[in-house]
Amino acid sequence: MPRYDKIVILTGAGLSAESGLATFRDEDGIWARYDYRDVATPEGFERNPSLVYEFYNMRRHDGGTARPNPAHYALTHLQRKHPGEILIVTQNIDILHEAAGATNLIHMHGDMATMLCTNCDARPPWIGDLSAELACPECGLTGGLRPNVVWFGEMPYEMDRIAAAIAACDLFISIGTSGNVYPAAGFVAGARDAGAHTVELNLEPSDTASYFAERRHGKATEIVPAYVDALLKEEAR
Ligand code: BV8
Repeated sequence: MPRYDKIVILTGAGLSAESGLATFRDEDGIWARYDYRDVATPEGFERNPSLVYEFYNMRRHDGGTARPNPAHYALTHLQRKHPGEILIVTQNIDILHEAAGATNLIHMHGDMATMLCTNCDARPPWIGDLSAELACPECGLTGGLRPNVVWFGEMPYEMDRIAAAIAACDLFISIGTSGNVYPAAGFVAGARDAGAHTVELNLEPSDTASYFAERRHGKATEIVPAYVDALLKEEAR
């Protein structure tokens, strides 16, 4: 019988840092260069759509050249080898989890490989640049396309499915996130209420570190593979 039966793993920008993608709140992070109100809110998009198109075109270019790192592959290995049910909930819009072969994955803040048409609500795959002139492949209208990304003040995706998974989990692991942004930062409290063991794997203590029963700090490419190996050894005993 596996020691843990239902595992939820929350990931953030720190997981992709060693793949060369900038985090948000480190001193050289994205929010040191852009004001989130200009590029990650519906109001910002309304005010200056071309700045937002440019911001996400840049993020998509960077994401397109990045490769998964050993931490992404360790999580895929865990999903394949562990007997329990393992859901990965990522705040990241890069698609490095998919590139590493992850399954059972939710992009709660959207992703950079699709776009959203505000005219017909379609979310077609799209890895090129976005612009106001682009016509939606579904409805053919122009002027309605935006990044399929959850901005501040917008409801994250699949919250019901995430809430149910957290209420049922017996292990909650948070990797590479500063615990600043809700509702994701509140998941650990829900997991604790569900009686789950809670683990933080992060470069340094996050803003919600005190909520975690276990904390391991270091680079994701080192501490995540080590933690996955220990978990699989535990299950094999
Ligand atoms: C919602 C877009 C409700 C995608 C992002 C007060 C006023 C207004 C709003 C609020 C408020 N209080 C709470 C809110 C809600 C708000 C919020 O939380 N604000 C915060 C800032 C206070 N949240 C929202 O608005 C959310 N929506 O609440 O909707 C609602 C209800 C009903 C109906 C409608 C709506 C939406 C939140 C999503 C916002 N979108 N970005 C994109 O462009 O990518 S936020 C942005 O932050 C990203 O999504 C990112 O994923 C997320 C979290 O950041 P992290 O991933 O944690 O990254 P960060 O840089 O912060 O940390 C990196 C960590 O990694 C660090 O700890 C670092 O030490 C570590 N690290 C670095 N290197 C490594 C490493 N670890 C290991 N190894 C390494 N090598």
